[in-house]
Amino acid sequence: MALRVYDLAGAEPERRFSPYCWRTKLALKHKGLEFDTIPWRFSDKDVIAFSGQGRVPVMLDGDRVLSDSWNIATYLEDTYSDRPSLFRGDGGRAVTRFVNAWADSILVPNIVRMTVTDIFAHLDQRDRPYFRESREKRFGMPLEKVITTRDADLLSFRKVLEPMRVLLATQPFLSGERPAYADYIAFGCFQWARCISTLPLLLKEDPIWTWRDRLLLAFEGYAGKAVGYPV
Ligand SMILES: N[C@@H](CCC(=O)N[C@@H](CS)C(=O)NCC(=O)O)C(=O)O
Repeated sequence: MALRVYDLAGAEPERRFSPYCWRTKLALKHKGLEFDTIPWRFSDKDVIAFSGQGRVPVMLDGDRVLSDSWNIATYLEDTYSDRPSLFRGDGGRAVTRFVNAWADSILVPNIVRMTVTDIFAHLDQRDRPYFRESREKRFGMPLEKVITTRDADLLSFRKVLEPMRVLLATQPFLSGERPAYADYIAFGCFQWARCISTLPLLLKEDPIWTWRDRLLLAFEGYAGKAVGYPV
C-alpha cells in the first residue's frame, strides 16, 4: 500500500504550502516511494490526533505513524536503505541536521515575517481565526503590522542567504552534483513562499534562483507543477 502524508492545504485543497510537508514529499520522491497526500487544515487537529501531536507532516507507512519532518527523513533513510540515500553517510546526516536547524531558525522565521498576511489570505475560512490569534500572539502585534517592514526585511533576507549563494555559485546543489535531503529542506522554504505569495524572494540572476529552478524541475517537475505563483 502507498504511504500516506497529511499535507497542509489552503482554502483550495490543491494549494499545499507547508515547508515541512515539502521536505517530506521530496524525500519520498527521492526514495522513489509511492505516496498519497491527504489535504489537512489547521482546524483538523482531531484528524491527526492519532499521531500524538498536532502538526503536519504526519506520515503513515502501513501501521507505522510518524510525525516531524526530520524524524520522517531519518525513518525513510533507515527503513528504505536500499534506495537512493537522503544523507549519503553519517557525515552527510550530521551536516544535514545543521541545515535543518538553520532552515528552522533562520529561513522559516524570516519568510513568515514577510508572508504572514499572504498565508492568511490563502487559508480556509475555518482556519483563519485560529491562525490570526496564534500568530498575533507569537508576534505580539496584528498580522498587518508584521509585514509593514517587508521591503527592508526582504533586502536583509537576501543577505542572510549569502552562504547558500557562495556555495551554489560553484556546485549545482547544496549536496553536491546531485540533490539530497539538505536541498529539500532549504527548497521547501522557498516553495512554501512560492505557493502563497507573489513576493519575489529571489532575483533571476541569483545562483539560488537557478538552484531552485533545478529543484522545481526535479522528479518530472513535481514541485514546479504545484499550485503557486511564478515568482
Ligand atoms: N518540527 C516540525 C514542524 C511542523 C510544523 O510546524 N508544521 C506546521 C505546518 S507548516 C503545523 O502543522 N502547524 C500547526 C499549527 O500551527 O497549529 C517538522 O519539522 O515537521
